[in-house]
Amino acid sequence: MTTQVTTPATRRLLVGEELADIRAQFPALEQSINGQPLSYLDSGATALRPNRVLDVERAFLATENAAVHRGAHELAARATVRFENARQAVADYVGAADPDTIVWTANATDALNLVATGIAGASRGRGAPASARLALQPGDEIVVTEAEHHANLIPWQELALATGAQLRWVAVRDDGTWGLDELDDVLTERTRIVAFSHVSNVTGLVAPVADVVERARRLGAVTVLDACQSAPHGSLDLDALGVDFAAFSGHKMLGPSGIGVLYGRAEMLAALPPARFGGSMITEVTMAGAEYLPAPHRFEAGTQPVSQAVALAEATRMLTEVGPDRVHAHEAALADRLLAGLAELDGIRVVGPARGIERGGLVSFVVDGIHAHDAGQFLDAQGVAVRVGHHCAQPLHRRLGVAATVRASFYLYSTPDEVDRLLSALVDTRTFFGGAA
Ligand code: ALA
Repeated sequence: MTTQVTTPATRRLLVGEELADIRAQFPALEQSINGQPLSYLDSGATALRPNRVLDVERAFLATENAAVHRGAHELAARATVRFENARQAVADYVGAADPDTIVWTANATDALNLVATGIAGASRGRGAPASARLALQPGDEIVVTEAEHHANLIPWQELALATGAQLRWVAVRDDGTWGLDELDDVLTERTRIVAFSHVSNVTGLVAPVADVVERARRLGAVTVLDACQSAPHGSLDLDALGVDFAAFSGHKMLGPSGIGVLYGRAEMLAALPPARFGGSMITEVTMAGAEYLPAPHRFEAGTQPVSQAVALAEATRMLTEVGPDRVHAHEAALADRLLAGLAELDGIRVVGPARGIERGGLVSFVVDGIHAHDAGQFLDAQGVAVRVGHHCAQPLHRRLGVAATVRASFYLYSTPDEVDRLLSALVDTRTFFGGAA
């Protein structure tokens, strides 16, 4: 397996005035929860929103809001420029040289559904001959991993049902990780799609993307990257990674909900039949049928999420100003601090890569003898917000032999003090529920 040891240099915290300035941008952090200052350790589920993103969206809505790509009036023209500039900003942020490879969707789940539904259409002959390269035949194979969250699993299950393809999965090890050996066990000459998370939302495992892409390419398979937990938390160069498609959500990266992104290499978007139909995506409509615009607009039927796009662009500007590598390093340092602290406590089982191995900025664990939901409630009473449950990854939890885990996930505004508060609250949890501290 390809792993990367995280050296101390790549685990540098944001500190002092810089961290204070960042935190001052987030009004949610000023409040107390249950009488305690909020320690928000659930950014993997959704990120807090900074004032500058809220302000940009409000200002746009207040004076510039208009329907894009249709009106003949000045406001519509301005809104269209803001909307397309936002596409450019997000493209720049994720290393996409061509902004037309960025498709606005409702969220990452929607983006993944768009690909799977489009491929189902291609398999029925829609969009042929361009779409023929994406069409599946009965017996073809779609490969995912056992660690996927449901958004990157169920659309592929449905695609398999619709086409007669077979869903296969990369088995995870006892700690929830997987590597190239496990991948090689399931790749065959019939593999047509390989869909996998860049960073697992449960284990924090960082997938060896370049190696997966290289193997998939050799087989002529399409790669789909779920970048939900990577796009917000570090440098991403999608063009360089060479994936065919990628998906991520705005709300996990300081932006609004209701907007996500489907990235597709130009030839892939040209081959993918659209899966939503209506206004904004056509060139010519008769009572007999319709001709569609090229990508990205052919995938954006209906009234677009304009203010959300404008706000998401502002979010990427903030992340760029701080520096995606520094955000990643900060989160890595916090994850390492938590892993070190958890190792000192009895009866804690951490899932995912061992300490010292590269991981995303999140840590999931089981507390022996205490249900994750009880732990979550107790932590909440101390102002510590974590996510508990299966994190939309039931098959992975089943494989790990647990119904639920506790997950702490970090972002650029998280602090070492919040990690320490979590650790100390965990000790209290053990005492409260009668376990060893
Ligand atoms: N991706 C969502 C989370 O991990 C489900 O919280």
